[in-house]
Amino acid sequence: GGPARWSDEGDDPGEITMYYQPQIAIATGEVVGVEALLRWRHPRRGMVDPGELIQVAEQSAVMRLLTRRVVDDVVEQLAKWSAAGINLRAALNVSVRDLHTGEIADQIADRLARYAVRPDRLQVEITEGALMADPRRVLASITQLHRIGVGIALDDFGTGYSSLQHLRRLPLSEVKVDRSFVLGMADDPDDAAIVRSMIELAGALGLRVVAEGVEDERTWRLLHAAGCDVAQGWFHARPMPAEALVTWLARYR
Ligand code: G
Ligand code: G
Ligand code: NA
Ligand code: MN
Repeated sequence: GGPARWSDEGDDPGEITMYYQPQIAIATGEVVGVEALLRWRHPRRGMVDPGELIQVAEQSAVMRLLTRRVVDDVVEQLAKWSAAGINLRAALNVSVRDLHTGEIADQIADRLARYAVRPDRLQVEITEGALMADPRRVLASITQLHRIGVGIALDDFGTGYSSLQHLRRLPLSEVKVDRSFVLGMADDPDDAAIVRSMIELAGALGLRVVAEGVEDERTWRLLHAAGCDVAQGWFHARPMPAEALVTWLARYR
């Protein structure tokens, strides 16, 4: 418990690893993609969620290194899955400052070419917060990614500001309805109404809609009825290591 004190941790920093959470097309039940989520395998604390780690990393140049590592791992993983006949799309998360230079787009283009992975297999998730910080530079990065052919998802949709402007002006392929709305929708008619409106709005703009935080069958049914495209959440699977995903997929089929 409590934040790590570096002096307490001894010499072993543990390791950073990626977990993957399946995304399921609601109309067909097919697994269409995964979201890559950073995990820190700590020598004593076990698997640490990235929240705290990323908050700290974002204060420094460490975030840039973490993101480079995430891009390397995810693109290499896509190539490995592809060689094993598993053709999925993978989404990765980037931080605000990752989008302030063209470095991320250049790195992604380089890795995709190096591993011969199709650009449309990869998607970058951005939050509305990223857009607030420095809209001009962030838009330049996003446009660069879009030109390469990488998909762009607007994450945590509904929690930021001027969402509608973003939907109109950015080269998005997908919006992810924030899990705070999805978690409540089975019990709270207001949440359900908000989610339905978001699905309708995004659909009308030609964007794929992903609901995150789908934890039970009732929510899944409501999303199905509302015409949501994709579901992601514990109802289907928790984030898991790449090897576990292969086993999970074999059982799911
Ligand atoms: O997986 P989990 O719920 O613990 O993730 C917590 C937060 O950390 C989420 O907001 C998620 O978007 C973020 N996150 C997870 N992996 C990454 C990553 O690789 N890079 C960045 N920038 N954020 C991540
Ligand atoms: O901020 P972002 O949307 O990237 O956060 C994704 C986070 O949501 C991950 O940390 C993941 O562990 C978490 N998550 C994934 N599925 C569920 C779910 O069904 N319920 C809850 N409460 N969290 C989930
Ligand atoms: Na995300
Ligand atoms: Mn999200």
